[in-house]
Amino acid sequence: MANYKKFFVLDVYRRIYLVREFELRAIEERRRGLIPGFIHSCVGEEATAVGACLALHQDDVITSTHRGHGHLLAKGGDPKYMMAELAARSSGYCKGRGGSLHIADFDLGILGANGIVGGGIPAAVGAALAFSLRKEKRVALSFFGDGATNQGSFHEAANMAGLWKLPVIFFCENNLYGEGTPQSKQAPLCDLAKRAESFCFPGVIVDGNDPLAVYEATREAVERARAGEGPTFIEGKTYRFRGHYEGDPQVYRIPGELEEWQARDPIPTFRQRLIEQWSIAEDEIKQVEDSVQQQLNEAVAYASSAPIPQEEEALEGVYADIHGGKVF
Ligand SMILES: Cc1ncc(C[n+]2csc(CCOP(=O)(O)OP(=O)(O)O)c2C)c(N)n1
Ligand SMILES: [Mg+2]
Repeated sequence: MANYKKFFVLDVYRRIYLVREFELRAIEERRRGLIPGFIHSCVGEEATAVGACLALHQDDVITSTHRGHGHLLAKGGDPKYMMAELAARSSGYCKGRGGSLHIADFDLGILGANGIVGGGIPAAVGAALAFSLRKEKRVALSFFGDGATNQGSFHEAANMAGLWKLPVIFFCENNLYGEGTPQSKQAPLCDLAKRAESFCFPGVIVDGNDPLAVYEATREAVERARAGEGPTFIEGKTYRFRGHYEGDPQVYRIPGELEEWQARDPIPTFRQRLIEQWSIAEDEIKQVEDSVQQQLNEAVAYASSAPIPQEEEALEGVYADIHGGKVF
């Protein structure tokens, strides 16, 4: 492990803490009625989102999933506009039209969260093809779950990316479940990184609860992609602590499994490392936590007072203006 500076690791902690607390706040605000619809939280999986996005530049792009809040925040998404979008308000990222599952911001390289399992993967390969044809040194990274690797969209996109050595990273967050189905009952292999071999690019396994391990693996993949050496598949082994969606009765969990993973919770584990490995004082960590809480208070206040879209605006922003529209 590289010798990281104190300000860097404190910033990594700020990012994973922000994702965790954003999720908890969104869950609370849904309970209180500010947020309509479903929430698929990424509590427990913060380190994959943050570690991977830290290795990207602003003009690199990501595609996300139904469990995407962490990816979007990690790529620079503003909690204010995220919270407003979740609350279906006009000043949200997608004018309140998309909600939790469909947040995008091309300026930040966020090509979109996605309600279709495996739907973001071909889109990322398409972006990588565009970079390659335009001879730009940019990279596309697609986040997806273990369940998505059983979709045709993954296999078709990975085949094309392997064949044409496109600058794309396939980042699989293996949280051991697709909805209520354990990974062992959805695929004939445990280590999904092995799937990369059939497309002739490297597949690496990383501790998905360690943001620095994820960062290092992704940085290597980014270097390969920028050097024209083609795709990498990264499998981050992790676990979701809450239900598939808020309200999921979670009858499928193996007894004791949740507790085992909670003992390796990325947030307190990394917090403890700050103290032991980098001698960071408790006070300094607390300051970071307080500033995140403040940011989230502002985000909730912003979303609560943001305007609700009016009926007559229903079709605004729905159809693309291909001439005046933005190109990522
Ligand atoms: C094409 C498609 N099939 C099924 C669904 C229903 N569905 C939503 S999430 C999900 C499980 C996805 O599992 P995984 O890819 O492992 O992601 P995770 O939820 O574990 O993050 C399913 C089957 C869907 N949204 N899209
Ligand atoms: Mg899964």
